[in-house]
Amino acid sequence: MRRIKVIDSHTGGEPTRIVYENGPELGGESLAERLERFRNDFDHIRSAVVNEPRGSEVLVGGLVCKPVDTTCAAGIIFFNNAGYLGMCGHGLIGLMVTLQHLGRIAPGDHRIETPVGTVTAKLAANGSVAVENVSSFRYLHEVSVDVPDYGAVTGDVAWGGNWFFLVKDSTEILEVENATHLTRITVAIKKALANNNITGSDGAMVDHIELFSEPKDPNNDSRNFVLCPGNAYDRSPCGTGTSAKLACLAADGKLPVGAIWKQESIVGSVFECSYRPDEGADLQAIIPTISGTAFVSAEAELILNPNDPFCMGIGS
Ligand code: PYC
Repeated sequence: MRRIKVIDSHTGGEPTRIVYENGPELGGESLAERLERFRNDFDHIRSAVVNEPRGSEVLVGGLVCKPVDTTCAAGIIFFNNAGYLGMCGHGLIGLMVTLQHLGRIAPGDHRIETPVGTVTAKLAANGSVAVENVSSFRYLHEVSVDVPDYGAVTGDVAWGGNWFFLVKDSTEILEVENATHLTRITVAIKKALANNNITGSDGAMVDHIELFSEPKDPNNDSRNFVLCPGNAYDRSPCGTGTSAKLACLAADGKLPVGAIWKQESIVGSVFECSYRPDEGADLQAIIPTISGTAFVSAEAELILNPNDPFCMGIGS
């Protein structure tokens, strides 16, 4: 019988389950190498933690690791029902609130290692968190793809810690009541991109799709619907997706350095964001800052009973 200790939180409605004790032992290599070890040798643990019956397709898991760089407070590997994430903005905000709940960090600035780079998170005394994300950039501008039973769709491919396709000029109604339809069309867009070899750099799959509309709350700048790799939609405005959005706005000259962008999610939660230029990058890249709030919602011990036929999760 294995027992894995977790803390659940949600960031703007999007859940995160942080594994902080008795997770898989991945060694002391870089976080990118440890992610590969997780994938190759311990993928059943990923499935056990996030898949049904303990989890759901909406849940993002995070394994807290010892950082290589001792100036970092922690390392983190994020995962979901479909596999592993490079970075996760809502998850990083959840991680900070979770580490504070565990008494491991206090308000202040903390560096966190991820498989795609080190990020900095400022935990405020009121519990809000500002994440300075990895370098983000637009990779492809206005590519068009024919989506079967839907029509031609044009958008940008951008990196914000994961790969995104940001649909241009969508007329879809971004309401939770419309989520089944929005999921169906964004899954179709994702498949059409793959079938037409429209990828991120190095042939990476574009596995997150974003639609935008006018915000419901006029205090915000935009509303989004974000399809995640396992075909669940993000309840939060998506930290890495909003980083990709800022990179496109910056490339189009539509958002000046330091200006505030308020991104509203499909459930109405908001991330307040801005960017600075990434001076060291070859491409026109930015360093986005994504601010939001998370709440701890559960402390639990997952029980992995070998006699349980669904011990390692349904669909593993
Ligand atoms: O907030 O970056 C994010 C994220 C990625 C997938 C789900 N949330």
